[in-house]
Amino acid sequence: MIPADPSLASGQDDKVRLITLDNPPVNALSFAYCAKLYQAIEAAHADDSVEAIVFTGANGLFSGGADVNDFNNEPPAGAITIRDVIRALELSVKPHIAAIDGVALGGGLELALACDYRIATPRSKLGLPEIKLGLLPGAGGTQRLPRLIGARAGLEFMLKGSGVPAARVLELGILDEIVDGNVIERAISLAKEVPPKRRISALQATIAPEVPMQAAPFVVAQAHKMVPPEENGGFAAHKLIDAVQAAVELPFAFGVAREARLFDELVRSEPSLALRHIFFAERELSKVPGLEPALPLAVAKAGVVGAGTMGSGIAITFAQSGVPVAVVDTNEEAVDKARQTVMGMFMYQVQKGRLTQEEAWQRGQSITFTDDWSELADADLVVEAVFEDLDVKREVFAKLDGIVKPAGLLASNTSTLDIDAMAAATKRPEKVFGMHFFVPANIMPLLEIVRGRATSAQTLATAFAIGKTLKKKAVLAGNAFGFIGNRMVFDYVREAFALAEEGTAPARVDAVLKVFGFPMGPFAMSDLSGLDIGLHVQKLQGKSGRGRTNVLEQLVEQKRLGQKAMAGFFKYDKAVGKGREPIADPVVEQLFAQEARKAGVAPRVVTDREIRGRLLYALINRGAYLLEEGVALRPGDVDIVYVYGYGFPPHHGGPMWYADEVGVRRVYERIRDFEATFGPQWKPSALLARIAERDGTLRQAQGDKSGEVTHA
Ligand code: T1G
Repeated sequence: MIPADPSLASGQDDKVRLITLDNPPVNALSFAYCAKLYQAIEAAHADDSVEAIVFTGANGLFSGGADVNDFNNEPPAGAITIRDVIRALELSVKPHIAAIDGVALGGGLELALACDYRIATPRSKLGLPEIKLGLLPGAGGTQRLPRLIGARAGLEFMLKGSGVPAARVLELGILDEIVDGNVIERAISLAKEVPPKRRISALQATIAPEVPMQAAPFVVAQAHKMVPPEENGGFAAHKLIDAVQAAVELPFAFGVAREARLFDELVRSEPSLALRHIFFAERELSKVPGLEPALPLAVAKAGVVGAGTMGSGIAITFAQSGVPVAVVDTNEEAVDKARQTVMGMFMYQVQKGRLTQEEAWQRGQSITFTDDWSELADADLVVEAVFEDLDVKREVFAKLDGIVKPAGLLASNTSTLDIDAMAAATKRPEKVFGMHFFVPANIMPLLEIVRGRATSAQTLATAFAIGKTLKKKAVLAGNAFGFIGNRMVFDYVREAFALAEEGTAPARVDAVLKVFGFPMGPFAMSDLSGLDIGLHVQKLQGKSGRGRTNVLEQLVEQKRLGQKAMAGFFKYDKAVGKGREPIADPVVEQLFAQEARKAGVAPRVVTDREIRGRLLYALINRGAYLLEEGVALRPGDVDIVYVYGYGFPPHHGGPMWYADEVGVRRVYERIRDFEATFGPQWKPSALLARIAERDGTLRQAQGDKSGEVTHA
């Protein structure tokens, strides 16, 4: 067996040198680490007793790729980068074998592609996720992958950007072998045969097996048409296509040079800076300043109270994450309906090939539907998803308190109501918190964890841990009305409504926000969530929620409840977009005009810039208030909420990152103008005013957590 060399965990077995990437936690190939790695590789190349080299990874993976932190600054003079490491492999006459276990991503996979052979364990996942960071593989990946598997397959692999299971990677031709046993031993036995060099760089990239090379220009043109516009989230994708085109048309060295130029353009680009901000902001979420360290409780069994849409979605979320769950409802009919809905959803996933029959059966078996509340007694965590009424929820918490084992945690899926009031209905307030899922709960990635006054550190640690198990972006929110996302959307919708009352058609408002990059505008979003829900929440908000007209009430009275009723702010037609495509409805525009006249609202001709400014700056201003009040911990947390919960375009980084892109001082001045024109609802947050005054940025301000969080 090869003794690990502490310098770089490398060792020697006969004529084979083993080099183990060991840079916890993810073997990131940082400049500093590449310098050490380069030395170890050059030493192996210079050592005549070494005839072949095997690379593997410690810490349960091969490598998570380049260190993304390194991109924020120019490489130090003389820095050794992944490109230098890979060039050393390329120039050596000795064969290199990559023995992969766990993930090999980005530069990690590019290192493996510079090897002559690649073998992996069945659990391994390989990917080039650079596109998710607004980048492209910048260490030869765009030139080697098309040469290995063809330009079309290579481009698909890089545009997809996710880790691909080893079995599929073997099919694609990137891996040479999948090893059930010890992948390092297998690699060493291969290396002992000193197999011939197999430089991918020496291959000629084709388009695809059945596509002639003459078709290259057509295929490239088609590819450019299939990705979003450069200005709307597609900047890196178009550059990636250019790089792959170079792989097909240019000699390797020229292609690598083209790739480097394209990478350097992307690494400085606003979309990439925004996407890298999202990457790190996601990983900050569970770091709560001042929270004493605590071990999370294991959640071996969950419970859900309420078998409605949300309850069923939450149950599916637990089941698909491997957590057995009991769904309880007093209404037997609702229980039966939920059972059918959930089983139907699993079968749909089987039809779509996302689940095998066996997996669907297992997931179905892990959910118990019952009207017997005693099924919850042994649950480690119970989430209530009953009607959005505080008295009803308090009754449920009181009942659960008497049924669920003393160590059990109790959470509410409320989207606006007071967690402290629910906790007060129990004898375990330290175990009560909010778990605000977003519809559909089993698909939407955002989860707001709402902290009550009494919520303990262990409860919060468990909340973040179960959030990770459920594959959610779990964001901590203070216990204030609407928490973070909904509190912001109230202001966003308020401005959309005001514009419609002033005579701007809902279709135009939505179109402007779609051009900015939202998947749908505020009116289509309201139709999707339901106008009846919107009206109910508006009533909960009291005066601050009302527009200047009663258009919303009238639409609800007319049963125009939104997409589910085939009519809301827009109309819907099953023949158009399967009944999900919003169609402008003059009836609604006339209703707005009529009610606005009655309410004495002066019509106003607005520019697209004003529409965009009023909706986006309403988000920014509210986000700044939430930071000031301590409802949100960091600007990055607010960005994650809005990108993952409300479709804010990630290439703009989220509302707070976008405010810095525009310039906080400019945003602040526009908000002051809006305040002068439209009234006190536009009063700027003090935090924004202070940052504007010093011409600073929100990303520097970690929020003023001075505010006592109240459920105002
Ligand atoms: N760079 C820097 N830090 C990283 C990192 C990376 N690539 N990957 C993870 N981390 C940190 C992360 O911030 C966290 O830090 C800790 O590691 C654990 O991460 C030249 C240009 C590898 C699947 O995009 O997908 O190569 O919070 O919580 O759930 O062409 O991390 O502990 O301080 O996510 O076990 C391309 C990104 C880079 C992969 C592990 N590579 N990482 O998941 O842990 S660009 C990626 C991941 C590149 C080349 C190009 C995941 C993971 P902290 P974690 P995890």
